[in-house]
Amino acid sequence: MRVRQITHIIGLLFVIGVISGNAQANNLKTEKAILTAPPMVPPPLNRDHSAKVVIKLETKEQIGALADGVDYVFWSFGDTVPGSFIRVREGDEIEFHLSNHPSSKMPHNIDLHAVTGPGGGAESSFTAPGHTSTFSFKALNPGLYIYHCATAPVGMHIANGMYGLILVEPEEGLPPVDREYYVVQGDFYTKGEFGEAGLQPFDMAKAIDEDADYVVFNGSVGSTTNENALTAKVGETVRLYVGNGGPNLVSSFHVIGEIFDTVYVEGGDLKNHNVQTTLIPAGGAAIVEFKVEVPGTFILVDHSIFRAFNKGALAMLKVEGAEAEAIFSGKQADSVYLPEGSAIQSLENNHMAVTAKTKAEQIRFGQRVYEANCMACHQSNGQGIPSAFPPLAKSDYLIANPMLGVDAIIHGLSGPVKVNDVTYNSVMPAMSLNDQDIANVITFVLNSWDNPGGQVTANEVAKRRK
Ligand code: HEC
Ligand SMILES: [Cu+2]
Repeated sequence: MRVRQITHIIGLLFVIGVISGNAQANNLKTEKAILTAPPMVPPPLNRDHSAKVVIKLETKEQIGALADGVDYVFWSFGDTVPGSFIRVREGDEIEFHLSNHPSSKMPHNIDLHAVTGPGGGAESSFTAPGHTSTFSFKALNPGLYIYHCATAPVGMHIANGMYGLILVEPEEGLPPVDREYYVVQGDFYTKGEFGEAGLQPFDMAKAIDEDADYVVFNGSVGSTTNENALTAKVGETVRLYVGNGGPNLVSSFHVIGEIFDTVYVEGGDLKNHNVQTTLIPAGGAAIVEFKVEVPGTFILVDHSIFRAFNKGALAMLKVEGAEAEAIFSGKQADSVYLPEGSAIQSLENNHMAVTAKTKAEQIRFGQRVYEANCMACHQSNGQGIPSAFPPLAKSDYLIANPMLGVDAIIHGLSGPVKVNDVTYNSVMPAMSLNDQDIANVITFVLNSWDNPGGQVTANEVAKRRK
């Protein structure tokens, strides 16, 4: 190999290393690596000897879906995000060929965290569009490793999807399991906000601020849900190879409704057991194993939970098989729970037994009642909170009949309520306020935030109470 001949001239120590490497290489059988697209994993190697493994991987830039209706120009290894899963064995000598598709606009390279050597191979694999680079390395340390592009600007190449996993099996192999899957988390930064349709360009400023619009498993929102979910059968053992490409965020990886029997912490030798959530650093990985004992849909999440439900970090494992009611019963009963004789609880209040003589005084005292009792839910300007607490500012419900507001305070309010054409279906607790306080707070509301005015007296509240 030409590159090796050059290094022969450079230094004696290196020469010895390379010669011994070559001598060994001569005895090794050569094989071509099986590469798989996520969520699949190549089969176990089941070898008892080292081999020379030839890996051919291509970098490509192409448009794909980041979410329903949202397109993105992904940069990838092997056509997928994450890139192809690579599986080798401790002691293997890997001959790596990185090709950059002629249609690429950028040069790319690869830094494999499984490499012992400068840049993890980055300099040696720097490849212009339409070229192929070759370099070799020996897999000295077993474990699960991230690989990624390290061409400047590095963050941008990673943010565009240039990462994947390489497993270096220990010499003795990993214990057999029934299912193996490949899942990698990544964060994405787009000009538009989450879900904004169309082709979304990369947003460098958001990436620098670590203000992710998307946090996803396997390259897109919903990549591994519903009909694309991972699958298993009751009684099987499942091993997930989980990586985190970043570029920025650390993953709190969790499977809802499962406990990891074993976690290979950070993808290394250390095995932890009975783990709920494992941390996966950006540029890191973990192997998690668990047996599925009951059927159902198990949700993989980043337990930094807004990422799961608002940014896409959610995948599914569907387990089929017979119910195991001794382990999990499912819902056994749904009975009404009425600790105080009513589904509506009442809130104790701070009484302010003040008598107001004028409407202006009522408004003034009413404001205090509001701040102490209503503001936490209905907000400081009566604007409410969408889909949780209806507004009291310009509420057509209240304005049409202020006595309904009195009722809500005395009895609480639950079930569908329509305010300004929006239906709320929640629960407002009953408040134990005296008649004067109720009259004051409703009067305050009626005369605040551009509401049309009006007045409710303590007498009217007393009558209403009856
Ligand atoms: C714990 C939260 C909470 C507090 C505290 C609370 N409310 Fe409500 N309120 C609600 C919810 C929720 C609804 C809607 C109930 C439903 O969906 O059936 C509501 C409905 C209302 C409505 C009818 C709908 C509308 O927007 O006009 C009025 C009037 C009202 N509240 C006034 C008050 C006043 C006055 C106070 C203080 C004395 C108060 N609320 C305290 C949660 C709260
Ligand atoms: Cu790149």
